[in-house]
Amino acid sequence: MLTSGVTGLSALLLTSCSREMPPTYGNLLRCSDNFTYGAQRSVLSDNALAREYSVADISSFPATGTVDPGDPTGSSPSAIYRQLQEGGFANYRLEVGGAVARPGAFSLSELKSFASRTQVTKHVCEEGWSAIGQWTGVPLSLVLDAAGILPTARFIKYYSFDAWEDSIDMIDALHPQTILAYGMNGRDLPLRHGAPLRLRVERQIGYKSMKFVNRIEVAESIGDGGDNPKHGWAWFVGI
Ligand SMILES: Nc1nc2c(c(=O)[nH]1)N[C@H]1C(S)=C(S)[C@@H](COP(=O)(O)O)O[C@H]1N2
Ligand SMILES: [Mo]
Repeated sequence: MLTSGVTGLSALLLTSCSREMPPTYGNLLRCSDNFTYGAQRSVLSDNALAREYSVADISSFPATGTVDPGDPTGSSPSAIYRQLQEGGFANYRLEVGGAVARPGAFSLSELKSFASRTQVTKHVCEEGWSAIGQWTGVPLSLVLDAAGILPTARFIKYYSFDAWEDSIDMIDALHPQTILAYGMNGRDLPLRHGAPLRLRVERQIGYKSMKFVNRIEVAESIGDGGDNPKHGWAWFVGI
């Protein structure tokens, strides 16, 4: 293990100059994020699974950040979201575009017709709390397969009704535990936890698991990296 770790680290040092890294925003401290990213990607297997728990381990689960994008008094109210929610999300569509052969949109019943995955995992928030929940959804890889990702694809950008933007690399995007969840603890995903669809990125910190997802874009670059880096949070936070 020590040898493979050392080999991994030297591979990292050799490749970190040539490989595309998360954006640094001219912030020197951000270089350590790149080191974390490179180290995790070099040393850990791409498909290593985050720990899964049993149903008996499910804990109470606080809802944080946006809890209702349709709330007109909220920070970024979405009238469209409110309408969709009032209609029981029958008209909800997940848009999938960018570097794909077949751009399109998926209804919830279409998403539910894919093979599903259920996993009990620990959510770790950057604010210092964690909670265990059970998530059911469609692996992101199946949706990407259906849309036909082009060979130029390097990142998946994703967007929400409360106007969040974030992105992950293809290793996380194709990871078996990266799912678009429509169920939580055996029921439909509750409003405050991201109804009707949220992403679960189990090997990263909580804020990468975006709630209220409405669009996915397959991209060749991550541009400015989305909202979290703009607000001082790292783009990659492996746990
Ligand atoms: N769209 C959106 N996604 C989001 C957030 C948010 O405010 N809006 N908060 C993030 C943070 S910081 C955490 S810890 C989790 C919280 O998920 P929960 O409300 O289901 O506990 O969602 C993440 N995803
Ligand atoms: Mo969080």
